[in-house]
Parts: sequence; structure tokens; C-alpha cells
Amino acid sequence: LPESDLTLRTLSVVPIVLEVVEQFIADNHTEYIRSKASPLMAKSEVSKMDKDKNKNTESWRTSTTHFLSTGTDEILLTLDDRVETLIKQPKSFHERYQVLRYEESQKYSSHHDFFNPSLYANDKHTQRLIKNVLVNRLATVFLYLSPVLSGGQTHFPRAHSGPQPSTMNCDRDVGLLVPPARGKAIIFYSMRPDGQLDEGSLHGGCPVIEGEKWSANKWIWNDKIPFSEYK
Ligand code: PD2
Ligand code: ZN
Repeated sequence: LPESDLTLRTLSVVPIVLEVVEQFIADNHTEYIRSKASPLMAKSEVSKMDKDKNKNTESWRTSTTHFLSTGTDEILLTLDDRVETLIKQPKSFHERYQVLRYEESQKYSSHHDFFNPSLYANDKHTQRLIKNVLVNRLATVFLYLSPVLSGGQTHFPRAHSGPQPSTMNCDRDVGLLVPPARGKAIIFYSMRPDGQLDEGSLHGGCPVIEGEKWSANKWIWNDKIPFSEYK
């Protein structure tokens, strides 16, 4: 369907999580993105908070990733347009695609997609990036690029104004579980309408139980993205 005809279903109001009802990316384009990223996939890195600097990344993120830039790729240019129309923020506010692959039992523990400056006080790079908290990731357009036989949901443990959970638990009926599906897109917001970071946007990728999961992050800032290496 053309972007203008897509339907959004509200999955949660606090935090804001919306699902595109129709298939957002055609099967052959999900395959294309996977095959383009596949040979380049490497162990995921995360921006570590000061308190976590000595921890092993694998303790909370076990997927592999690759940042994919659009360049002159016709399929990605078309997808960029589609995302821009969907999110109604200009492309200069969009990061590259971060393609993710999870194999069986791989997961990504709960986290926020925003950069909280107080948690990165000793991290010069991140501090420089966000300058002040006013410039940050506003929303995530999250793209599911493969079918998953079992598991691999995206979990929002604080959906519907829930409390901070003590542990991440994908089995329990806490918050919101979004099942993956090939070509599916969801949008969730990391900032509240008043411009504050939304702590309730906490989310994670549940372990893949059977099969593998391909997906991609498209992070949308609330301003031109501060550094060219993010393009
Ligand atoms: O894999 C996921 O479902 C997921 C969901 C939300 C991954 C991320 N965020 C992420 O990589 O930030
Ligand atoms: Zn995330």
C-alpha cells in the first residue's frame, strides 16, 4: 500500500507504541536488506553507561548488527521515503538502518533508545552528541525483516503506565509483547509530548526460541542528527 493509505493501531498510549496494520515492507525488499547486510554483520556494540563500562556487552546483548547507509541504493531510498511519510519527520533527522540478527536464544535486555546524559557523564562522545538533553532520539521505527518460528517478541514491560520491573520477563503477562512478522513496522516514542525523556519507553528483544530473527532500527531524532557518522 502507498504510505498515505496505511493504518496505525495504537498498542500503548503511555509510552506511545503504534503498529502499522498493513505489511510495511514487501517480502522481496526484506530479503534484499538481509542479503545486503548479511556479509557485514558483526557482534553488536552498545553505548555503555558509565556504570557498565567494565561489563561484557554479551551480558545484555547477544545479537549481531550492521549499520546500513542508504547511499544511492534505490530500494533503501524508497524505504527512506516511506519511513519519512510514516513518521512525519524529515530524513535529515533519521539515522542509518541498524540491521539486527538474533539466532536461537539470543536477546537484547531492556533498555531505552534515548541517551540519558546523566548516565553518560564520563562519556565524552555521548555527551558531545546530545550536547544537552533537548537533542535526542525522539522515536524508533522498528522493522521486522523475517518470520520467526517462536519467540523474538519486542517487550515493553512498562506499557500502559506500568511500574519499573525488577527483571525482564518475556513469559509473564506484563506490559506489552509485540510479535515479530516479516515486513511489519512499529513506531515507539522515547520522548514524551512535553520533551522529557520517557522512562516508560523501556523495551527489549525477547530471546528467539526457534528460528532466527532479522530486524532493523531506524532511529528518528527530534532535530538534525548531530553527527555525520550516524547517517
Ligand atoms: O529486537 C528487538 O525487538 C528490539 C526492540 C527494540 C531491538 C531494539 N529495540 C534495539 O536494538 O534497540
Ligand atoms: Zn531499543
